[in-house]
Amino acid sequence: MEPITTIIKNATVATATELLHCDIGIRDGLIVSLGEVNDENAEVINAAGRLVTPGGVDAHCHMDQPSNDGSVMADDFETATISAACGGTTTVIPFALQMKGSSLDAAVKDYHQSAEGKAVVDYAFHMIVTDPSPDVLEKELPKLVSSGYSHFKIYMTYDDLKLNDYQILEVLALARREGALVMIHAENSDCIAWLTDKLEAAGKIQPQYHATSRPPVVEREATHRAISLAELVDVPVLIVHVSGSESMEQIRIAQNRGHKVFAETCPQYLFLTAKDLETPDFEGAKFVCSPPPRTPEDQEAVWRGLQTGIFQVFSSDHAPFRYADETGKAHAGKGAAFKYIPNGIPGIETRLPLLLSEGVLKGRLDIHKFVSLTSTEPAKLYGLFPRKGTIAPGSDADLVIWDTKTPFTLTNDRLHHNVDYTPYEGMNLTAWPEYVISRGEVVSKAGDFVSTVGRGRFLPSDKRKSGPSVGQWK
Ligand code: DUC
Ligand code: ZN
Ligand code: ZN
Repeated sequence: MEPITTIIKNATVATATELLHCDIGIRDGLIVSLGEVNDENAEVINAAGRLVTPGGVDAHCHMDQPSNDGSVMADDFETATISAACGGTTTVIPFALQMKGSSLDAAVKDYHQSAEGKAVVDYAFHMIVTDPSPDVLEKELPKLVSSGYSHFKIYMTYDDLKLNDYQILEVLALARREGALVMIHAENSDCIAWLTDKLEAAGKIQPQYHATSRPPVVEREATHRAISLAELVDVPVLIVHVSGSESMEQIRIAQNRGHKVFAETCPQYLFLTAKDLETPDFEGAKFVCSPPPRTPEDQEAVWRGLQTGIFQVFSSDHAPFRYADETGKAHAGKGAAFKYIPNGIPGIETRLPLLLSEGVLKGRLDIHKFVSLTSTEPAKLYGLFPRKGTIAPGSDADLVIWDTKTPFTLTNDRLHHNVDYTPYEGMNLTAWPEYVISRGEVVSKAGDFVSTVGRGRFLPSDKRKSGPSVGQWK
């Protein structure tokens, strides 16, 4: 038998269900033993007194994704995944966007090209389906779902992305037949357009009115509709980036009725509010994302939903636009109306430290929920478990050894993304990865990237169990 190459000694290992005090033996990039492990030739990393969790799975992040409005994402697969690695994330699932009128195959090929030779951690892809033509529904999607792309996102808003209800039903029926999971961006497009027109006519164009143009009812109505459409087809769905109590209520009602409705939330809904968009001199643009951050009461509701199980997934929704740059937040000029500000904020590196520090270390979230939300459940839902998402013999040796004892103030200059700000500047935290290990290799040490660009590998995703084509719509 091959010798053990690396031993993590005296770790306090947390999984989604257990807390163990043990050594971790690693061979060929895989975990091979948990217990007392000794091998005099192995490299030893001393983890005494350290919490060790599975590497994070960031199941919602954007990198190198084109837009139609002249803005450009600041991170490609190299900078985004280096940033991910330094923050403890060893698997990313970014999006391959289908442009309307183009094929999905073309989109997937393009994104592979963007990732290969650049990604430093492992990656799968969600597709974004914007044009469910008969060809896409009958040929491309079934093939793609069977060859490792078993999950995709659809939008209920944005003119260049959105599907109507009929198209959503077609896509949901396809997902049921083929064993795919559909993620839904739930906001009512016409309500946003109408409110935006009224706000503009009243001269209310500053960044803060982005939040006014997308109030909770807009998200709540679309969430209710998305769930109803999924109920009609009888297929699981996942509602992404849920911002607060009103849409959470819709999700909870459906879950209590026994429907398979999964939900994701993100750091911006725990740590930001709509007030941040009021920051003067166009700086509110730094916090423009959709759905927008809500109120302190919504933040509390989201914390409760994480602990009580309404949410299964905690993702970054990293959408990297620079602030002081003509391709970023101000691409249409500082002072441009809010509707021209690109949507999204950075956070791929801060996702895990924020939740561990402010959630687990402050007693709001137990450590097993932390692991489940940030690693195990996303790996399961997107067909990557048990290769990813846990610490167990046979799983990839993707591990984070945490420093949870050194307080620090978060500033953008410690981050590795290519964005010139963090929305969380100045927060006082107490958790940062000391070592991040991907397939047995240390990729980040004491906050620095210490590995090789391009080492990341594509992860084909397993399908879900598909449902029989039954019922009146078969
Ligand atoms: N939806 C996302 O998922 N990310 C950024 C902006 C948006 O609307
Ligand atoms: Zn979205
Ligand atoms: Zn997103």
